[in-house]
Amino acid sequence: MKTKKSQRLFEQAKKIMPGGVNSPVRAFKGIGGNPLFIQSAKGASLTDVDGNKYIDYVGSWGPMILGHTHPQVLKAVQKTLKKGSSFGAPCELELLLAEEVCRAVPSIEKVRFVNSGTEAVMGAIRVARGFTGRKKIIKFDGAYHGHADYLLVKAGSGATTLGTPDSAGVPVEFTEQTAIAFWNHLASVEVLFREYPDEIAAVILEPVMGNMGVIPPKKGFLEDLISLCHQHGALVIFDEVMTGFRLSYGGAQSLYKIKPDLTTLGKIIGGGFPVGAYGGREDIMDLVAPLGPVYQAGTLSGNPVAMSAGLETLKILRKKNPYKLLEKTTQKLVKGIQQAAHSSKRNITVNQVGSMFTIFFTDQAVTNAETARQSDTAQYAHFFHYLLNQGIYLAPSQFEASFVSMAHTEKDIQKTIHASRKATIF
Ligand code: KE4
Repeated sequence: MKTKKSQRLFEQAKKIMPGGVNSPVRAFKGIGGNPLFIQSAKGASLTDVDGNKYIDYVGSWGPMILGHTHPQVLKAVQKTLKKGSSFGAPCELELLLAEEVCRAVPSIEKVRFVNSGTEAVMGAIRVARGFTGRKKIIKFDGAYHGHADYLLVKAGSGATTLGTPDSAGVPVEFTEQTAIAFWNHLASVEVLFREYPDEIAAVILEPVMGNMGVIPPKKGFLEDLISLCHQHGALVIFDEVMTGFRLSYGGAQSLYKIKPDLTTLGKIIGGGFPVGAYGGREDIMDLVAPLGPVYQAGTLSGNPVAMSAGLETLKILRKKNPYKLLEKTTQKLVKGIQQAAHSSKRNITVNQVGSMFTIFFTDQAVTNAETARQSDTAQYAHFFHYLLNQGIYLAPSQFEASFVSMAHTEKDIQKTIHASRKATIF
């Protein structure tokens, strides 16, 4: 692939934007090389500024489940835009999207829109602390919930030591109320409830981990976790920014038939525009200003253009209900890649839930962050770049999810499997 223009733009970008990007994972640090500057996208295809085309399995990190530039979404956005882009006042589109979300996700009785997944998580944690009057939160090692200071935390030395900052600029005082548990290991949560009785406001989790690569919950883990939290008076926050409307129309919680107290959403509900949301039990959400004492606000929250993109996207998902087909297509892709690796005696573990998948270069099961970290990231990087040169764009990091959209065709899947056969011979 000739990528001269991408490289030129990247050199210029690095002079005036830190790392040349507006979000770190885009910089290809996890797999080496220079990021591509994308000129346009359509369906399951990306075109870079040098005119190279790629089958896109990143989908803007999840939002583009319909595929890029879906005509109905475009039409809805153009129609809304003609009436104005932002009012800073209530508009009917907010109400319509709120009704769509509350209808889709049974545990959400009331919802508040914000502009990103990070803001949604901040709102959910603040209202959980306001509702319980408690300070501490528990998150899981390897989970990512956006970049709020108190969530940029790495596990302390002991099982009950509180988190330490995982980023410069985060004072240790800001992470002292955050404890770390380990995915699929209920005892690591129990020990924290024993160590900090009546202090834990909430446990926040990705019900299917996507930010260490895809790592599903073990059977019964989510149910046991919810009952453990409720035994100790703590709330359960499902961070479904990635899994919401991705794994089923009601997200992971509907797929697993369980109910958290609060849910955060993002990505798909914006249809490619900046939208996040948090919502849940009415008795909790009624604490949010202006109704209650928990303050949270945003200039562009509920922006009509973003609402129209999200609303049209969810309507299409509700009508088409593509989830079984998305899962089947992804299973075919995963099976083909596994057979390719097997025939070249390459050890890989592929975790897949619905249309989310990750190819781990390891021969062991990946059931938590620790086993994920034992993957051979150099092999993943080689695999990534081989496929990229064949016009296939996977997640540029071993520790991210890749996604199949409604726009991926049988031809795309077969081309990816074929390329994987060659990519795993190295
Ligand atoms: P944003 O603030 O990036 O909209 O959402 C943060 C967030 C919260 N919760 C979950 C489960 C998430 O996956 C995310 C963001 N996901 C990353 C990809 N792993 C977004 C990509 C990026 O950081 O550029």
